[in-house]
Amino acid sequence: MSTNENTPQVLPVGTTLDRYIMHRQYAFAFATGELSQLLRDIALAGKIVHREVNRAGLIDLGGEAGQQNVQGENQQKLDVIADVRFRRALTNGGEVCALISEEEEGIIFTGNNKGKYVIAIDPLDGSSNIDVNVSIGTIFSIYRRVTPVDTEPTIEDFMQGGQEQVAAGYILFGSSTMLVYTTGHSVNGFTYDSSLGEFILSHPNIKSPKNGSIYSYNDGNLDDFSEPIKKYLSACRERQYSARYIGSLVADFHRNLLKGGIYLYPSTPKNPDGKLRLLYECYPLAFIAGITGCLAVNDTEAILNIKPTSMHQRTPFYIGAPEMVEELMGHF
Ligand code: AFP
Repeated sequence: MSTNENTPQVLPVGTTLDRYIMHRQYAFAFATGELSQLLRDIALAGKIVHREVNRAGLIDLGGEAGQQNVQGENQQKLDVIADVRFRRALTNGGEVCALISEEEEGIIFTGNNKGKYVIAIDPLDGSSNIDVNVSIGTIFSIYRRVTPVDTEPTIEDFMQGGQEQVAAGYILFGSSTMLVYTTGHSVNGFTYDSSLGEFILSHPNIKSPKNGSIYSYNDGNLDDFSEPIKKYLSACRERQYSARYIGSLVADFHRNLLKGGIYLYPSTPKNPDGKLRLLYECYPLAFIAGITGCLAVNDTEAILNIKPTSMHQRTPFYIGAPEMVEELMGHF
């Protein structure tokens, strides 16, 4: 391990993602470049999905694809397209031996059994927002496989737990497209410049405010929340905090991360385990959260400490500025 591995980022705003990835790779004496290649593959798929999202209204890519995903939700055409794009880029890149995706029931084998990494991905989250031109996003989580290289990967590779992530990130398709990711040292945001076809470092070393005054949840579910959650939300209202809820986790999380806020998706009788998926929604954002100074918990423990038991498992999810999450936890 080189001495500068943990030093703060020194590259200036305006650095391209490629240059940034290369710079980080050189900071690790024994880095092989495989994770770097994988991150480039994700960025490439992100650019392609950016293109599809931006012309969705023009070429009839909105609307439902006429089938349901593993969660029993109607798939949008863009959901399916994003799933295919990421799968293809990660398969062609060669570093990933298997994926799990929100859109598929089982493990997706890439055939690259020499690949050292597996990925859990939600290719296009917040898909009910596609047709109305509202922000959506991709969320991903990367692990180093635990099964031997050159064998077929198994479920064990995905059941390592959130603490074992080697990298995680999201791509926000919003008023601009941004890739935010971490390999565990700092969280950095890159804004896509479509005229150059490059992600450019725009938000170096993101840190969350310690406190905030934004709270984000689906108010239509309020009557179904537990008393502690209701009490916390009523305290937010008494202080006249701003309620902001897009219904795209990536967008709600990103806004709260930069401005200071809390996102809540509690359990309800309809969704007794919550709605959000542990492996490809909650773990990656919790990993990013921890590095930026945010907290991410369910009703009983830190998200990263939850032991995974199945690929598509769900959990209640509270994530945001540390003092806000601590106050919420004080009500449990
Ligand atoms: P969709 O992808 O089905 O739109 O779900 C989005 C999501 O997983 C997350 O991004 C939102 O924050 C949350 O669900 C919204 O759920 P509600 O519509 O129940 O508020």
